[in-house]
Amino acid sequence: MRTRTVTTKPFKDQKPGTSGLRKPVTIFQQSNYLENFIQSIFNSINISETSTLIVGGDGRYYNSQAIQIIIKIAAANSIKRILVGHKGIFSTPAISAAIRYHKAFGGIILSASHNPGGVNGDFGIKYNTEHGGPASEEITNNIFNCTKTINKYKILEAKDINLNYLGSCNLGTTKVEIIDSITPYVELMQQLFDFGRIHTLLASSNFRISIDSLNAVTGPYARTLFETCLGAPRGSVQNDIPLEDFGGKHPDPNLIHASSLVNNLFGLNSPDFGAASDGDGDRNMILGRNFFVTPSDSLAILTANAHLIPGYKDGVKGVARSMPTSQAVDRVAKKLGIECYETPTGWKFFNNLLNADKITLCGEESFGTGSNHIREKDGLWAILFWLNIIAITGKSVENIVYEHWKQYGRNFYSRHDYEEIELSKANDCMNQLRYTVKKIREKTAFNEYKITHADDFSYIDPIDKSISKQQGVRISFASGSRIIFRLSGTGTKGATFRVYLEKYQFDNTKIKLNTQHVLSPLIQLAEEIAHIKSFTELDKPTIIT
Ligand code: VG1
Ligand code: CO
Repeated sequence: MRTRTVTTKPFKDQKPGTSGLRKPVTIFQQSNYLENFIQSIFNSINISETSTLIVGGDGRYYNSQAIQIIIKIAAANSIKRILVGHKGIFSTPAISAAIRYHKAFGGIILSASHNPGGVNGDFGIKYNTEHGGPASEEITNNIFNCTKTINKYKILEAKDINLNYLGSCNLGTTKVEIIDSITPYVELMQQLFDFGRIHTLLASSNFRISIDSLNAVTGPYARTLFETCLGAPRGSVQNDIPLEDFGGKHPDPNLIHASSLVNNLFGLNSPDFGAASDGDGDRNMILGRNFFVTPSDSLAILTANAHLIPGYKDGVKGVARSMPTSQAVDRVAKKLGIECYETPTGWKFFNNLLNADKITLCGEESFGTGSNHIREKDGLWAILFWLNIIAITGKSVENIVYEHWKQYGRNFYSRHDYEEIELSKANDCMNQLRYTVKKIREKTAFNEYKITHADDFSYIDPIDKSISKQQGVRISFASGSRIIFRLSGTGTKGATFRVYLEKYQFDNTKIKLNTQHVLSPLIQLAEEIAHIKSFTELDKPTIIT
């Protein structure tokens, strides 16, 4: 087998966003586009003699083609061992677990996560490092710098590898193994949760679940977990075959995109528990019968109940949430007497805290929750955590949440997204907000709201002291309310402007009110501060979660 060195030219747009490089499939299909990025990853790291790399993706269109290219470039770059998921399938959390288990130097995840797939959809690449988590900002910047100057890449001239059979083969001096990506992940879950108790719950006719994999990667994992291992009746897991275009749907587990699950849970004779996960399996949405759990509340409730779960029975060392995530978990941390860290948006910011053993659980408002078992958020893990709590307490989802609110108060919370707006207008809006926030800081109140804090969030990592600036404009009020503005770093069409709204309510007689109604004064205030309608040219948000 011959290694070919191919001359190439840099592409200017290979800067990764919140979570990897995401572009329309057609961009990735340009000659040398994928190759440049992969070679840039290898150029930016030291590859040792015994190096192992994990490769796999969420099964979206271009997954298999990209894997073949990556294997051949990796082999040409002297990587000794490459472990690829059977049929190219590997969920993001399962790759994180595999990197740690096999002591790999890293993993390449092919996914644009919750973005739609298919010929006209999106594709993406995430690079995770040896602890199993997304590469730090420093490494990501190094990769980006390499993409700006790259002039050649190396690729092995070899036939494609059949990904459909488990087994191994040699590509030059590289050993390629096609591995079962599901069993080790299921075994990891068995170490953390009480499968016996959950089995008793799911096998009983009194408790029905509905798990929607949205035609994405978690299908085979969820079927094995819930139906094969935990005794749920066949059909409890729906849309369980990963499709290249996710069946034309948006694989995003929220009230809008997982609408058939939502209709099922809010219908007549609905199941007791519903859940969905996203394209690459790291997000989760939790539903009870006629009941939606916000991801921010979910993090708080998991933290408050962690002692009930075998894997966390010794307690939670600390917790972390992304800055826009509601402060519900802060109240639990205070009661438990543990630290609560506030990080910028994106899982990579949790990794130093996890590696230093400062935190056990962490989460984001964007339907992401996880723990120190891996270094990614983990959709199925969150679902199992909830089922384990239900199996032990015997309470419904709704009652678990109400009891939590009664004890801690409720953080009414919502995110309003304005999608596909003009990039220049979105940037103008953020620039204006940065100016406004300085002015607001000089005031003590805005309308009748007393301001306690206003800034453009800048984060100093407590472990390595690295600084991440301009992470979102935030305004906090004396009542515990907050308004946060930031631009998405994962969209691929124009810009997405996000407004995060939060209001705290301790009065038990008011905790069942409608969220949008409770937040309406803050929604108005956000408009007054940011002039959203005029900048976005939209009358209302495109998505409310
Ligand atoms: C979004 C979410 C963020 C999440 C990121 C990746 O980023 O807000 O919380 O970490 O997606 O999730 P942004 O920059 O668009 O707000 V995933 O499931 O795409 O890996
Ligand atoms: Co995802």
